Amino acid sequence: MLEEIKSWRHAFKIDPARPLSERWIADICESGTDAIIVGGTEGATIDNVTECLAAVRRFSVPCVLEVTELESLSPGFDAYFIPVVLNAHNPAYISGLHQQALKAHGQFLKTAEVIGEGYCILNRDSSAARRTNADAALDLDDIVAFSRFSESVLRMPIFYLEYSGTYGNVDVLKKVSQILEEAQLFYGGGIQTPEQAAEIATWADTVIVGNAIYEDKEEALKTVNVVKETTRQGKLR
Ligand code: 1GP
Repeated sequence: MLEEIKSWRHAFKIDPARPLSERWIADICESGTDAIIVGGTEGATIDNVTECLAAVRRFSVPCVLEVTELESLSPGFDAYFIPVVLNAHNPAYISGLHQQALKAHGQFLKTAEVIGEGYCILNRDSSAARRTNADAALDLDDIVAFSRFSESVLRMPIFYLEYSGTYGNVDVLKKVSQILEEAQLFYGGGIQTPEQAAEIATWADTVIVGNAIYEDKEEALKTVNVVKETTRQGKLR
């Protein structure tokens, strides 16, 4: 699965606690995006997560669960992203909940389907930052050091710059993209327009679009082609 994920340029992240109509799910699944990530900071339950999975499964697009709630972990996804929040001051979000999740559900998870994300939360006003008590007031050197720690020490296959709810600092993105050698760079946060998506796609391996799908569906859908058409700069792989 990891090999396939490496080729992803664009993904939509849908929040299981925010229901979408069938027509809407069809539009995003058939948009040409590389994957649907089911994930949200609050309100993920076994019921709404399995409803999302069932709705997305009517289409051929891969569907991944980003595990944020112990009780919402359910079988049937193509992969499970496990966010390790590197700048969390609440240790439960670094390893505590993850260990509990694997204790409860490890038996049905195949190793190849479990994918770690070194997560760095950079919008201090986001619910993710509040929930994890993340130290989001980081300067460029701090963030670069986290990216190195994630890749070189933890050997995380993914490093995720998470600006959830706000458009991030492109200089930070560019710098981190030049630092990482092997890890796949995910960027998520505040992408509302195709122009923003193109700017991010220049430096990120994978562009994640979340809120925009609830706020301006047509603009959100346009991000797919723009990302696919943008050449990733700064790294030869
Ligand atoms: C959230 O990174 C994703 O986890 C996407 O962010 O919702 O701000 O697009 P937005």
